[in-house]
Amino acid sequence: MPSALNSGGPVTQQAGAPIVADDLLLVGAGPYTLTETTNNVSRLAASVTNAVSYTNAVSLTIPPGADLSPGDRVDGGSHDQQRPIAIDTIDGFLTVANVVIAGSSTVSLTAGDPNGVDPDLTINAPVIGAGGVTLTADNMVITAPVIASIATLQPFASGTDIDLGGVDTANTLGLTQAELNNLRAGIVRIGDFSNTNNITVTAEGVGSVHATEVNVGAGCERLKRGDAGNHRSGDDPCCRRSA
Ligand SMILES: [Ca+2]
Ligand SMILES: [Ca+2]
Repeated sequence: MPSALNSGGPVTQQAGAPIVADDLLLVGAGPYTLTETTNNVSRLAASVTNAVSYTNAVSLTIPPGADLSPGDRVDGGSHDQQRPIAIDTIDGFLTVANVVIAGSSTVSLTAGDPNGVDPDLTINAPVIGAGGVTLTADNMVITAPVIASIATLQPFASGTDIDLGGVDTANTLGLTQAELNNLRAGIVRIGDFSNTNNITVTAEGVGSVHATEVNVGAGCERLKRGDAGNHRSGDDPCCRRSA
């Protein structure tokens, strides 16, 4: 049995009082604001009416269906509610193996990397936030749809490079064509506009992003879908930000 919290109202967490458990299940109304940086669980599920904000010290998985019951995904209520969902790790991978739905609101998922090992943010189930989805990690594996008005994909650590069309490597967020194909957003933003990410294009990957607009990094010109296919490997000043 997972550790379960069921609340008809807001739940917050006292500083210095972490949740430590194998599995954590959140149900009821909430909202839940469980953002102690020393929380330590292996698996999280939530089926609540209101917002969920959860921080974990180490690696975390949102497990596939039926592993945690009844809230075997991060969801709740009807899908037209404003219900932001924010889940992050301080230091470790974040694996989404079941759907994360925020209805008309926002989803933010972060795999933190204070020690330079580039843990994966893995999206193996749909992530849906009509208000916007922000994925933050130095390496990402995206095998399922990310559905949003604006999809933002950015490195965790300042100075992490971005390779559009390439694979993840050390200190490089690689977004392959297959991963880009999973982005279903009106606007796709790649790169943290406040950080110094070097962005290169090793394949003509941005040519088939499912978006009407693609914005790439700070200082880069806006790439429109119609001309994105002209951008080539590493030689485009629009995609390589000067230091
Ligand atoms: Ca890193
Ligand atoms: Ca990748």
